[in-house]
Amino acid sequence: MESSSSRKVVYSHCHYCVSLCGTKITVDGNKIVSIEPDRENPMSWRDFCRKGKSADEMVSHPARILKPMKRVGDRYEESTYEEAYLDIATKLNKIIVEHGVDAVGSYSGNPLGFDFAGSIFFNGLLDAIGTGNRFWVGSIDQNNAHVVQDTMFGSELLSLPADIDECNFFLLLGMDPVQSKFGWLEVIPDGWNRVLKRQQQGAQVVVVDPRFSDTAKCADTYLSILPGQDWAFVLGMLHIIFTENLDQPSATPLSNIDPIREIALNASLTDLSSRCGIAEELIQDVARRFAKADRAMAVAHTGISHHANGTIGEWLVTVLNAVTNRLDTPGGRRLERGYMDIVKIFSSFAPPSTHRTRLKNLPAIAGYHALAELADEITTPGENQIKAMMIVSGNPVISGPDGDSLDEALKGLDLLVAVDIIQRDSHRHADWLIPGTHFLEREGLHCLVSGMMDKPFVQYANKAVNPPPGVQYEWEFFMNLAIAMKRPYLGKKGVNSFIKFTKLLARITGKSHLAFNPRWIEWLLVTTGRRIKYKDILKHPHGWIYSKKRYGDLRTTLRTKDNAVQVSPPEFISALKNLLIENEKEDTEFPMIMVNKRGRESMNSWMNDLPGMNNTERNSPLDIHPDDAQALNLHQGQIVTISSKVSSMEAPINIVDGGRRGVISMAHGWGSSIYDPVKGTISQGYGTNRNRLVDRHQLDQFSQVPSLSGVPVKIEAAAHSAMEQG
Ligand SMILES: Nc1nc2c(c(=O)[nH]1)N[C@H]1C(S)=C(S)[C@@H](COP(=O)(O)OP(=O)(O)OC[C@H]3O[C@@H](n4cnc5c(=O)[nH]c(N)nc54)[C@H](O)[C@@H]3O)O[C@H]1N2
Ligand SMILES: Nc1nc2c(c(=O)[nH]1)N[C@H]1C(S)=C(S)[C@@H](COP(=O)(O)OP(=O)(O)OC[C@H]3O[C@@H](n4cnc5c(=O)[nH]c(N)nc54)[C@H](O)[C@@H]3O)O[C@H]1N2
Ligand code: SF4
Ligand SMILES: [Mo]
Repeated sequence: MESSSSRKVVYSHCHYCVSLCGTKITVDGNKIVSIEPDRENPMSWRDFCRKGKSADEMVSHPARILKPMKRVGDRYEESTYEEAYLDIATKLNKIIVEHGVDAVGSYSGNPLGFDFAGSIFFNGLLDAIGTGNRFWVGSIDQNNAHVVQDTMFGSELLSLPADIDECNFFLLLGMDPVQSKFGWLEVIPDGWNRVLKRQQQGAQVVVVDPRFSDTAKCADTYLSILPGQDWAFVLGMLHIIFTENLDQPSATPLSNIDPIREIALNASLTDLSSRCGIAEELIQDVARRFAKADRAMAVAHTGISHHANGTIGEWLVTVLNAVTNRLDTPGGRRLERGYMDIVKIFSSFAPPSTHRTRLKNLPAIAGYHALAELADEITTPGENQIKAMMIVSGNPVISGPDGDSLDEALKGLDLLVAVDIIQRDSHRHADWLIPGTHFLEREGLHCLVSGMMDKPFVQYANKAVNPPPGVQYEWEFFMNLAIAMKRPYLGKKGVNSFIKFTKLLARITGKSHLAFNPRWIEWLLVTTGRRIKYKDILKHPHGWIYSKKRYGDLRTTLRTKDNAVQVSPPEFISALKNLLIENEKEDTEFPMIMVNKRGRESMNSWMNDLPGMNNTERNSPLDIHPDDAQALNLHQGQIVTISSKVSSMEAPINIVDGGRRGVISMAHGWGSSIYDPVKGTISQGYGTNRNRLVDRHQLDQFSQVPSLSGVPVKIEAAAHSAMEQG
């Protein structure tokens, strides 16, 4: 930290997406003057974007929740934390006594994943309550990857970052890094530019996407696939690879290759080609180029996960990497051990949840249930019905499927507590609004991402400004609430007394760090990892690449019984066999498919409204192929009605070349309102929420993720429209 007069410079990183860009923040008093990329950050400043640059607009957002707000009738009144703890604890305890611990449910959204302290302490509260009804954003995001990692590698947390800088052949499926950056369950700052750099040096880039995305436009080969059919394309590649003996011995032990080899060999390339809509010659060509490349990787992101066969797709992509020796080899998908053994630590401290949902009897994935089930778990009467909810940094009514049903369900709860910076649609029925903090107001070390880095990199995030006066950190709120409920924090007896003792000690000595806080956990995790020292991390304000990349650690990190990658898990094999005998019926009522799309200037359901973003159109149009527009007699900008089995809505069309006929796309996250709890006003969100059209009952059977990117719809010119006049 440098300082001159009341100005100071703080080095940290942006927490909006997993690029975690290094930032140089100039602060005057408690005001942010500027946020710039930190050019001294050895890893991550180059991805820096307008979202990170405008982050202070969220800090000073005019509708920000600055105090605990208590609902009184249909308005909110400012309250105190004391009253909030007392009231929420009393109500939750009463619900638990009357209906049991599972009557208290929770949903945690994407930004909580970027707040290590918040997420660890929130789980501590849920463990104190003892509820199994925990829902989270993974079930509308990356659950398929967790399922595949668990089944093939023996741990839900064993992700393999893309080793971009060594790669000569990129097969990228269902991702648009030009808009969204490269990361997912991997932290690869500036990943896309690094792919382009490799391309300039001769690497091949193959992009598979039903949309002619901005990423697809840069590809050496672009394959316009039918939505949801990547499994058939990859199986086609495996067919060629096994038929032509292009598979290679693997550096990481593989077990049970034969079942998938047999299926791939016996599959008909003609059949697979018609299923995925990619010509046989193209499948053949890409399979040969991929297998023969000295260094290659296949990577699949949300365009694969947001489909009914997303887990089978992710599994086959991993099989493709496995049988061509791309697991933990240079230029493939590398295991980064990080500075702590996250798999070991979390398998001993947080054993997998055995809880199942009441109505569908479904298991938890990575400890959490699927958002798609939440509305019914709240509204269906019976024992263990959810009566109270805590929604933490999430907006599932907009970002999840069929938000209208969830909104209706949330309305009927006995208690809804929302912890957020802004009151949005998912919080409009909240009884309590608890202020969230912004990442610029927090500090800490995000230990959970240590094994997701594409290099052995670590950076302690420094705090730029203080939270608004009196606002407590999320972690403090969760811990204090458990204590107010008189339930054992972390689910362990004696912890509450210990916490109280440390708080007393801090008060008596005047040394605040003596009160139990997240730094203790970070220190413990780093120290027991025995690879680097916590104090050395603090010595590197710009971040620290603490060692060289290694290959070959996956072998010893696998948690499977035979210490080998399970190539043909029986449940996946049998699902694949079923897929191969199923024939897609043409949907005559809803003949088009709506797929995903993201814009650079927004973040899921938030930031669309910020002045620092470039969303001048204040809407997300519906992209449509010129031939489809012509067949439907639609002109550019015309307002159409889009209908699915679940709902319908209006949007203007945008005619775009490339991609597939019959595939339309629209960005999610629009149509999200901002509520001002103090004034009691709503500023209407921009655009329309396309996720209202998503059927919450159609899920990937393994990951429980809904088909956010595969919505059957029909389109017609809107009879009349208020939008068109505006
Ligand atoms: N159709 C379609 N739907 C999608 C997707 C898609 O590709 N297509 N993508 C899905 C994906 S990948 C994701 S991750 C989900 C996101 O789903 P969610 O995480 O449920 O929703 P977000 O829209 O990200 O809302 C995040 C909320 O967190 C609040 N917030 C931000 N920072 C903080 C903070 O530091 N503290 C607190 N307390 N609150 C904070 C914001 O104000 C906002 O209300 O959406 C999914 N939905
Ligand atoms: N600006 C911005 N950046 C973000 C976010 C944001 O909201 N805004 N969100 C962040 C989050 S939470 C996440 S998880 C990541 C997600 O990052 P990505 O996974 O890269 O997400 P998208 O940019 O939506 O790209 C998904 C692509 O999949 C394609 N697709 C759809 N269906 C199919 C299919 O069946 N097969 C194939 N092969 N492709 C398909 C879509 O056309 C789209 O181009 O982005 C992160 N970065
Ligand atoms: S939002 Fe932008 S600045 Fe922030 S981490 Fe992501 S890419 Fe970097
Ligand atoms: Mo996400």
